[in-house]
Amino acid sequence: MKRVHHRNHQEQKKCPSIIMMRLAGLCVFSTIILSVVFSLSLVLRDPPSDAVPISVPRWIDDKLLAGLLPAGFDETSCLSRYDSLINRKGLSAKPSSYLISRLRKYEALHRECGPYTQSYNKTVKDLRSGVPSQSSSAACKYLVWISYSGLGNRILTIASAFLYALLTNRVLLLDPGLDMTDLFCEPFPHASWFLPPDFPLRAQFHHLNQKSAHCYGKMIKDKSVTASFVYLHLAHDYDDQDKLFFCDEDQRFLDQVPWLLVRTDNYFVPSLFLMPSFEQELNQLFPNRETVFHFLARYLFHPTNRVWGLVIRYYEAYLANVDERVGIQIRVFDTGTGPFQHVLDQILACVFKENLLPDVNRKQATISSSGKPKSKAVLMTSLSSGYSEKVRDMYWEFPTTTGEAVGVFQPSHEGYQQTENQMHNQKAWAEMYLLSLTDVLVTSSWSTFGYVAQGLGGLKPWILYKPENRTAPDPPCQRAMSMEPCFHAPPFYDCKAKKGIDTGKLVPHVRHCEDMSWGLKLVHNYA
Ligand SMILES: Nc1nc2c(ncn2[C@@H]2O[C@H](COP(=O)(O)OP(=O)(O)OP(=O)(O)O)[C@@H](O)[C@H]2O)c(=O)[nH]1
Ligand SMILES: [Mg+2]
Repeated sequence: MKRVHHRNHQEQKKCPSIIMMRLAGLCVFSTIILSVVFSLSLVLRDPPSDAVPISVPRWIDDKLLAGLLPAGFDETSCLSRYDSLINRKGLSAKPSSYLISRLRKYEALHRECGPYTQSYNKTVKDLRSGVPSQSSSAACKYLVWISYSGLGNRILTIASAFLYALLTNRVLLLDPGLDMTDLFCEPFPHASWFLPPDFPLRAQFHHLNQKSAHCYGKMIKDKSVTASFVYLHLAHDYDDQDKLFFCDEDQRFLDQVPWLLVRTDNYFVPSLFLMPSFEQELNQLFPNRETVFHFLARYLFHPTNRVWGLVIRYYEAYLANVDERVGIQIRVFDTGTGPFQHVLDQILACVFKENLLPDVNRKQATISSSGKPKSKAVLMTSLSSGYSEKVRDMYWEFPTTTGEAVGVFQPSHEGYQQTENQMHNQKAWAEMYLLSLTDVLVTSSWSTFGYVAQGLGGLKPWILYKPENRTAPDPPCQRAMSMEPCFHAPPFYDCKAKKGIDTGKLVPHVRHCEDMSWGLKLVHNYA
């Protein structure tokens, strides 16, 4: 109804005031007719229920998410971008006006320097002729993201790379790999974020590693720091020299290089917050430090129409019409095929202990309750179907102690990870998105799949501890300190003192993660 009111207001504003009385009358009349038709269409599509909505829109109810999203895209080519399903959920906080202005500035830069622009062609020409970086007169600088690792990791690394590009005035271009297209809509207006197919170094991407002459760590070891481009190896197995990327002094050198290529499987944002050269800018961009991935993800990642179809059909069929949605993301890193009893025990122990789902009464056949029972939908995602089948059977075979009605749904059970299989990735992306639309979320330790869901949804999940020796841990889970993902392989180095240091103890907003004791994550005012 709020939206109807908003529309009326807009349309009334368009009406001329006193002079054109007749026209105004006509305008008001058509507004009334329009609003009636609009309300009717809403009512018919979404019949009113007496259910109390659990998730109140949190910040924004407008199409552009308080200016986070740019206007002017063709809506039909990417239905998810401005869709009310996700906008209804709002943002978990308000983006700073500085972030919004920097995003608009970035979009202008991307347009100016994007694929096949004059500046791009000139910089590529220099690269082709092997002009060393220091002598290049390039007008634009680039960061090329090389496609690598599982889809959850890729989403986290694109967000990290984008933030680094924003901080260093670079243009981010993505290697589409074999399966990056038809997952995400283009996020920047008027210019693609994909690297053109004829980019000269493309054939080399596969071969770039820590031993390559252009690898930054190797260049430091060899004490030869001139090149036409630099490869940054920021994957989990990077060494001490590669990690110098996180030192200001090294950034001063890298700043001169027009082409940086990066391969990473990590959300490296927390360590950017420990670099004095970026500190002020980051504070202005993100006064609330735990919203970094939330805002970046909502800005960058919009499912393509094909993936959006998977999301909305599922949401509308199984999740839309309940009082509360609970997401449970199960990622089991044990070897062997599940389902495992200890994992099931742990899930149930967590949801009962934290009152996320009602327990069942195994002794009574039915429990009478007056009135319509409260309904909950549980969205379970896992490579195996076993866990959700067991939970679903439990809620069918026994009554809940509270009288609530609980439905359990799992979109897919793909069996094993199939990186580079397009439909598999589309389903994985749709499931991360669906999890983000829940009201309460339970995730698995160490899983980047879960981090994406929590960050997109602006949710602080309950994290299931990693089981050891095939036993359910006690306590089974803990509430996350923040909605930020965990950086799994951070450097522990003090660039100034040139010695090791615990980087999780330097500032209050960069802490060790709940699910990985050596990882780092951003938190906001967490005591
Ligand atoms: N559809 C679907 N696919 C999943 C699920 N869990 C894992 N996968 C697949 O396995 C991949 C796992 O890689 P990530 O997305 O990085 O997730 P992760 O939990 O960090 O797992 P690892 O990277 O293997 O450590 C996903 O991209 C999917 O392809 C799930 O619940 N549903
Ligand atoms: Mg992963």
